[in-house]
Parts: sequence; structure tokens; C-alpha cells
Amino acid sequence: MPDGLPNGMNVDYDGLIPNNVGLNEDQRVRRALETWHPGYIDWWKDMGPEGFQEALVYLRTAISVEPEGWAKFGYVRMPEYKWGILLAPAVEGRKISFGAHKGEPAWQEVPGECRAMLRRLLVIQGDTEPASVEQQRHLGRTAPSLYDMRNLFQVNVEEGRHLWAMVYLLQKYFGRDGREEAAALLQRRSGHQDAPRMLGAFNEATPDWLSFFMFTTFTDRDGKMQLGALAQSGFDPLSRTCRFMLTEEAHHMFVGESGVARVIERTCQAMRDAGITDPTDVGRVRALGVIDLPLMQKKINLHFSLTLDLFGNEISTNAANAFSSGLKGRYHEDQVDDDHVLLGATYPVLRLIEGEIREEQVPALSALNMRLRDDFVADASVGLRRWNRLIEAAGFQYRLQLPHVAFNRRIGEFAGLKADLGGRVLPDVEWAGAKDGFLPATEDDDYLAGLMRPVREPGKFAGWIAPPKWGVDGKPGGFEYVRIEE
Ligand code: BYC
Repeated sequence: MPDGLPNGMNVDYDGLIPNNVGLNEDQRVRRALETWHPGYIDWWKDMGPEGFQEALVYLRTAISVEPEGWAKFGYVRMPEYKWGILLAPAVEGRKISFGAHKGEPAWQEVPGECRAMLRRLLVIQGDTEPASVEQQRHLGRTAPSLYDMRNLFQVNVEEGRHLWAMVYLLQKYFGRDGREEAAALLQRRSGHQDAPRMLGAFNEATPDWLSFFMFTTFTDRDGKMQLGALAQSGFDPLSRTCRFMLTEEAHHMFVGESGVARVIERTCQAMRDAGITDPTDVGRVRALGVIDLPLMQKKINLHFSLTLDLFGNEISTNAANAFSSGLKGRYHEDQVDDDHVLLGATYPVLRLIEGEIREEQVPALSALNMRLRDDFVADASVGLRRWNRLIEAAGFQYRLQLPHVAFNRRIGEFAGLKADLGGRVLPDVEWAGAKDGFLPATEDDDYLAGLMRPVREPGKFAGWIAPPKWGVDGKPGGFEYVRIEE
């Protein structure tokens, strides 16, 4: 067995911090975590779901790391949720599968020369988790049903657990620096002018439930890709941590994708009932109190483009170094058919050359952000096809699309470029006239805000969203997923 860490099959569920990392035998880290805990609870009470700290929520809690039966369901007050530290079981004899150390045994300790880089990756990953909870803290008040409210809170507590996961690694492997970083993770605030979260998309507002569903569809999918790349890490504790986080991440994307699907379903049904054949007849569709497909397209344009920025610059020496040093692999690195070292290889990158978007071959090592972003776009397209099948099945011609990667960007090659949804560069005047057709305009946001009225009767749903096909944990339609004591 690797030094220092138990194999992870046994979860100690009884202490303050449930874990499968042998915290009882590791007094130093246990003390550090127990010292951090009250600050975390204060942060959760200040910045977590607003107005529902006392509510009893039917939540799943991770209690095991076995693929079968890893979670249990029950009513919990969120501040009492058991945020555990759980790593996927160790793989006996695991080897580093890429970069300059390919073939060497995976590290159980941080190699000296990788410390700064690894710490930065952990801090960036950790920072996104509380950020998303902060972005979503107002949404409980306008939940379209108790089912949706419960799903929101489930996502939130799991993002909280993911923060614990990064804080554990920081405190265990980075001593005093790690403790300082862990404290700072509780101090930054999404959208704060002086102490914002680190990555752009995590400082944006999530003002309504359509935004929440789009965020969990697209931005949580960045989480899936980045965690997938970090799960390949030669630093074994990070790999094991990310592998377990991915189990939870899948549910977050389900909440997003099925949420949007239910909005589409409801809109199509309402249009059919009213005899509307043109989904772009926005005035008539909105008169029915449902969300028009063109507005969904605008939200896709917004959240997809914000999420693309999270992949960093297309050409990045940071990314090349993280790969070569064995810290961050590619998505599904172990399934890619090449030498996994990439020294002489090239990769096609879209670039802005003399005002035109052109493809250029660049060294594959520096193009790793681009490659991960391409994997993300392919993955996101699958979800979009599912949404389009619903529209098609309801008999409408309209098709939702992903915008061009140059659209609405703030990071990388296309930052600040005024490109349309197809990637055509527009003169300033043309862009000014067209922008409100691409991204949600004030009147769109106002319309959505007007729809966001809470529905709290068990089994009932707001008029703009269809009920889900199945309840959580096999519960029937009228189940009271959240008990609100007012
Ligand atoms: N905003 O060389 P570059 C999730 C900075 S989501 C602001 O291209 P690199 C979740 C960059 O930091 C997954 N700044 O950077 C989802 C660098 O600054 P410094 C989160 C940005 O390192 C939903 C400079 O620009 N995890 O889990 O190749 C809910 C040069 O850039 C941005 C990760 O991202 C930006 N968007 O790529 C909850 C994994 N982009 O250091 C959770 C860890 C770049 O020169 N992070 N910059 O001052 C990484 O792998 C990489 O750091 C990045 C950036 C992909 C983020």
C-alpha cells in the first residue's frame, strides 16, 4: 500500500469529518481541518442558500466510495450536512500515464519542483466550488417546485464537499501555505469588487432558474472536463479525490440538462395547445407564461461562451508545464492513442490572423487547453442534440445551437472580438445593432424575473416548467422534498 494513505475502502463516518483518509491517525491535518471547520460553517450560513438554513432537505450524503450504494438519503438541515473527505479507492501499482515521468509510480507526496504549480491548480479548483454556491444563494426563494429546490440544495452541499476535498489536499500537503490558502478560499466572494473569485464565469450572476439550469449544463461540464484531466494526475491523492468528485458532478449536469429539457417540454406543449406554429413569435409565446425557445438560445449563447473562457488561453505554457510535469493530463488520457508525451506532436488551433479566424497547427503541448475545450464542445453537443430531439418530436422546426467559439469571449485568441454566432467578425455598428439578438437583453431578463415565483406545494410546479419523469430516490410525485418551517 502507498505510504501515508489508507486504501480508502473504509469510511469513518462517525467523527466530525467523515473520511476515508485516516484522519484519526493524522492529528496535524485533523486539527487543521477542525480549526477550519467553524469558518466554513460561518461562510455557509452567510453565503449559502439564503432563507433555508433551518429547512429540512431530503439530501443524499456520500457515505462510501463503492460504486454501488455510495450514498444515503434523508432529511437534513444544511448546516448539519456531513461534508466528508472521500477519495476513490487506491489503484494498486498505479503509474503516471503521461508527460516526462510517464511510466514511473504515481506520487504519494508532492515532488518539490511541482509544489507551486500544484498549489495553484488546487486553489483555482477549490475557488470555483464556494463561488458557485454564492452565485446560486438567492435561487431557493424562487424555486419552481420543492423537487427543484431540493436539487439546487443538493448541488450546493456537494459543491461545499468539493471545497472540503481541495482544502484537505492543501492542508495535508502544503503545510502553512496550504492553511493560508484554505482560509483565503472562505474570504473571496463571487462578484465582489475587491476580493472576487478567481475565474471570470464564477463572478457572474445566476439571476434566474433558466440561468441555473444552463450553468449546471455548461459550467458544471467544464468541472467534469477539468476534474477528468486532474483525475489523470501523477499526484495520486489528487487523482483519487477528483475521481470521487466526478461521481457527484454527473448529478449536477443531470439537474441542468433535465431542467432545460423540462422547460422545452413545457413550452412546446403550451405552443401546441395554443395553436402556435412559429416558435419565434415571441410575443404570443410569452403571453402563455412560458419561456420562448429564442430566449433559451440566448441563454445558451451566454453560458456556453462564459464557460469557454474557463479553459484559459488556447496556447498556454502553464498547460504545457502541468502536462509535462505529470500534474494534469488530458480528458480520458488513458484512452488516447498516442505516445502521451507529445514532444513532436501538433494540434490544430483556431486563431485570429489578420482579422480572420483561421486554423493553425501548433505544438500539441502548448495547445492542451484548446484540446480540452474541444472535448468539452463535443460533450456539450450531445446534450444539445437531446434537447433538439424534444423540439422535433413536438413538431417544431426550431433548432438550438452552440455559438461559434469566437463569440462573446473575454479570454484567449478571441477576447473582445465582436463576432456573431457563426463566427463572422462584425463591424462595431453592426455588432451594437445585433447584440440584443444574441444575448439576453434587459427585457428578456425582466420577463424571466417576472416568471420566477415560488411554488412550494408538494407535487406542484410553476407553469413554465414540466414535472420530472421520476422523483428523487424513487419518491412519488407529491413527496415533500423540503420541509420549510416558517
Ligand atoms: N478567468 O496560461 P493560461 C468547476 C489566467 S469548473 C480569469 O491560459 P492556464 C465547477 C490564468 O489563471 C473547473 N483568469 O492559464 C463548475 C493565468 O493567470 P496567471 C475549475 C484566467 O493555467 C461549476 C493567465 O490567465 N477547475 O469545477 O493554462 C460549479 C494565463 O492563462 C482565466 C479548473 O479550472 C479565466 N477564465 O489555464 C462548481 C482546473 N483563464 O497564473 C465548480 C484548474 C486563464 O498567469 N485550473 N486565466 O496569473 C486550470 O487548469 C487552469 O488554471 C485554467 C487556466 C484552465 C483555469
